Amino acid sequence: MPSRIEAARKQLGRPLTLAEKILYAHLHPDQKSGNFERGKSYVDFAPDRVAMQDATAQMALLQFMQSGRPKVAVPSTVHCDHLITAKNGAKEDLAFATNESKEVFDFLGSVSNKYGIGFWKPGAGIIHQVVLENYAFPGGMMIGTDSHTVNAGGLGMVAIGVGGADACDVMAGLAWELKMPKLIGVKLTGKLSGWTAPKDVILKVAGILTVKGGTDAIVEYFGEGATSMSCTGKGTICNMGAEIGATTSTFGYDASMERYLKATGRADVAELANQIKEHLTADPEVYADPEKYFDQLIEINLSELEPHVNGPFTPDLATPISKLKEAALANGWPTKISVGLLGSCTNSSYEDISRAVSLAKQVASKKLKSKSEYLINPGSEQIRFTIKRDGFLDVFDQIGAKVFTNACGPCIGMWDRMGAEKQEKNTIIHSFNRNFAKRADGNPNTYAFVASPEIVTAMAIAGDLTFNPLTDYLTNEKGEKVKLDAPTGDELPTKGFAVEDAGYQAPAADGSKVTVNVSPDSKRLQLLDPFAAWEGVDLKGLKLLIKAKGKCTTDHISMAGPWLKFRGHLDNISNNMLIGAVNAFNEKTDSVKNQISGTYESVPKVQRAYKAQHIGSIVVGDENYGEGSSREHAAMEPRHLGVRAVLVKSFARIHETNLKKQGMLALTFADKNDYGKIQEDDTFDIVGLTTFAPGKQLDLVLNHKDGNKETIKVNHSYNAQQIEWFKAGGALNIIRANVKA
Ligand code: MIC
Ligand code: SF4
Repeated sequence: MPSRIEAARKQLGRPLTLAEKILYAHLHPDQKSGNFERGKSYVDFAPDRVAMQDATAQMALLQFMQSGRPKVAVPSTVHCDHLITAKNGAKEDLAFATNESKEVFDFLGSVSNKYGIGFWKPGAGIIHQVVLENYAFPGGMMIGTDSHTVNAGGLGMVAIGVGGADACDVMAGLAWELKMPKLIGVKLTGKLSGWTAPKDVILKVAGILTVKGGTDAIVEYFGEGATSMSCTGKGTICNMGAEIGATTSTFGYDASMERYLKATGRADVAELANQIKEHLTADPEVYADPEKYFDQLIEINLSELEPHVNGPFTPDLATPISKLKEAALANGWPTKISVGLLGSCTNSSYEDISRAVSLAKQVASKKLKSKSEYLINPGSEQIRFTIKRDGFLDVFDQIGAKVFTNACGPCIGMWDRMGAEKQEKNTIIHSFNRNFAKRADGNPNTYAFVASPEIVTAMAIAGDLTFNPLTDYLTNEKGEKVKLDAPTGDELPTKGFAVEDAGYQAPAADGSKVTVNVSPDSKRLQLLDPFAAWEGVDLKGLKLLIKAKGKCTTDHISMAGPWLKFRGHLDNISNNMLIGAVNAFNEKTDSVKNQISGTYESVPKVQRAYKAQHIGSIVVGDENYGEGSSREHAAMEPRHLGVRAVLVKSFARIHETNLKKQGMLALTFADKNDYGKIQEDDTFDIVGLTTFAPGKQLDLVLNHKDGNKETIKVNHSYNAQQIEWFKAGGALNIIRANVKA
């Protein structure tokens, strides 16, 4: 690492940020070094490891199985965390899920065993917590098939969320391509205290940068405020960097990381890191004069930072706690809080839980009664075991809390919430990262707010969104006015972490004899058929499938929750395609005009009708289309059902790459106003594909129903390699061809 960094410093002729050091130290051996243009140049990297969670691993591994390799080329792990429904509590729920998704877990377990992949069984914990506890290391680079892979930035990594096809490339020993990110610096001065937590830093940053402000950028945090924070707190901040669209976020190596590495059984890694300390943070000149080195700089004084509550329906609607009452009343948000939820990969560390416990304890000591329901998903078995030993679970039990499995649970809609189907208007508050409509419980009228574990707990005790724990009093059972003391907690367990069975299964040393079975009539798993190559001519006569209006996240394109069970079966999961997107012409979801019959039907149904007649189609969308998850199903479903192009005002990074990888056309309006020209009965021709080239616009002919024609310009960001993916019908077809050759 030191010599690679030295070489890069020479080449660029200036001091380097931490992000640059890690990026340049991980250039792929075949990548010629150079002064890459940030936000423009595509660069090939060689990540150190790959992580996959159960819901995305199925598709990643189905693709990997076709690469023809006997073993993965870099250390890789699979984590079973998304497929466990929270209902009755950890024990029952886990047993139910293990049975319900047996086929999928068996598949993932045997593929892992065969190809040398570490396997974390259901109940072992949430991917990003387990990665932070076991695999993340300062100065490393990893990719993961989940947008919150970025969590590992808390331990000084460059960790990036990708689609399964990207993971497949790296596991197959190929280079991984990324547009050289821009650099956003966040200088943290002062120190957190009282009610304010690391979560508030990112809630504030989300308010400043919005859901697309971090697109194509790495956010690097530094300053006294950064080093004074715990390692898991840094993880929280990096984790939610996904919500501003950032490629990733990171922090320089410091004493908090050393403490965390030692506490999690990795003193040897800390020792190695200490030896090259100065390379695991930016050069001193950078932090002394950040404006010079970052494309954008934000400064936050932690001593003045207030706790924030973000939401509803979007994670960037940031309200400081002192203004929440006003905002809630002005906007008509339901003020009674029905449920407080603690957990998710963002906020389920020992420190988070210990600080929440310090509040829960006050319920008894101050003779209060907790008003809202309170639910907890510990981040990992190691954390659950340790907090049980330390008596925290007993305290939660006293306030009537329910502890669910160490898994994603309600965060990804795996929450069998009683009464949600009645679609009543209600408010919940959680320590998760996303709060898109319907995400947690499927109810479009659930107003979900994101806050720190501390604020979530205090608000759940009060049961009221207008309550400000910093200033307001509660009335206890004796009619006295009492105030909650500010939370306190331990960064790491004083008695150390403990666990009996962490839930890990190592792969077979020789996997060649392991067989992987996929039943041909399975409803959950389906082997992939290659997509057809481009026909070599311009695409004509494409129908408009939907013109989506407003927010269209991957949750709108391929909903999670009840659909997670079909993540390994492309045809079945395609029945959820775009059912959450709002049709700009009638403002309805899942109701679009079938141009053949003239009737309004569900989106997948209309698309299947087009497919049956070999008619291609186009999806039109708004800003930041495909925001949120890394799930490549959002790109594979339209591909599978015969959509040819997605034309939007702007894309979220991972989704755009996923579309390209699957051989789709990902296009943007050259003039965003042209969005207004798209009419419901339009038929399109995409012209210029035979001379498709980097940086060259394509023409889109709009054939309106009244016989009028208009031609508009559309942009694309395909490089030469990506154009080959399009021509081959998908990147995997190229790998396949190479294996055969
Ligand atoms: C999410 O938080 O939305 C998920 C579920 O973890 C996704 C991955 C998926 O859709 O499986 C993500 O963030 O990438
Ligand atoms: Fe799981 Fe939620 Fe984290 Fe996604 S954001 S990995 S669903 S806990």
